[in-house]
Amino acid sequence: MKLFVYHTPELTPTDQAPECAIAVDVLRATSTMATVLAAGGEAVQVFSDLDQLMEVSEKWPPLQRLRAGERGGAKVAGFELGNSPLDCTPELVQGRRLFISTTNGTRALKRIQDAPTVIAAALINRAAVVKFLLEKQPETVWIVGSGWEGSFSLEDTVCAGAIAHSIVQHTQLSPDDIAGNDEAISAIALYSQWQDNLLGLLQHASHGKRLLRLDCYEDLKYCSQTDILDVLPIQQELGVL
Ligand code: 3SL
Repeated sequence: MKLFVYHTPELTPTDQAPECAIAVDVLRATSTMATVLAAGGEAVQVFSDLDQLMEVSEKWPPLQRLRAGERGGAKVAGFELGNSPLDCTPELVQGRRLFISTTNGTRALKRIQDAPTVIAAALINRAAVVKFLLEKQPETVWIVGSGWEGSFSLEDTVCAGAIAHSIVQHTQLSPDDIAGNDEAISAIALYSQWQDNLLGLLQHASHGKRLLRLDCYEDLKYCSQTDILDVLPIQQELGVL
């Protein structure tokens, strides 16, 4: 198994495809998706376009759907939810499908949706993702950070490093053995440096700071935890996890 880390969807090669592609948006889209599925949500359906989300979700029974929309960190007017995982309680999401569109996270998932296996990962479900990779042993794995509007993000890279670091720990392999590119090595180094203070790292991140300005400290705290949800958001059909 070789892991290739890409800091943003734009940096993924257009002439190759991996056996398994993992989208990461720790703050907060993939953390929200994992939370919804762990809380009994029926599925998560991902859209980059808000109008398309409205059109498709309109055909779904109202009591069986939830619409989540985020732009620039804030909730989109007219949607039931923004993108806070803390709003996704079992009472609210149980048995319902989440139709979601966010600034960067859903774009990353869309970019990789044609891979044979597509997964959404965050720090909170890292162990479930690692377990899957160790069991299935895909030859090539892309871990794609969502970043922020095309730029690098600390929180997605540290999550890529957390996944890679855990694979190293569970096998006799070295970082050199599993890293497919230099970004994978640097992601492992970032995680090794910050593994005991992930909340601190998220507070250094530019999107972490943006969310703090929007009064979302509890979201940062929640999303900085590792391995708290045993859930694997895996694509069942195009755009549906
Ligand atoms: O960019 C995204 O996809 C979001 O996760 C951003 S936010 O954390 O909801 O602001």
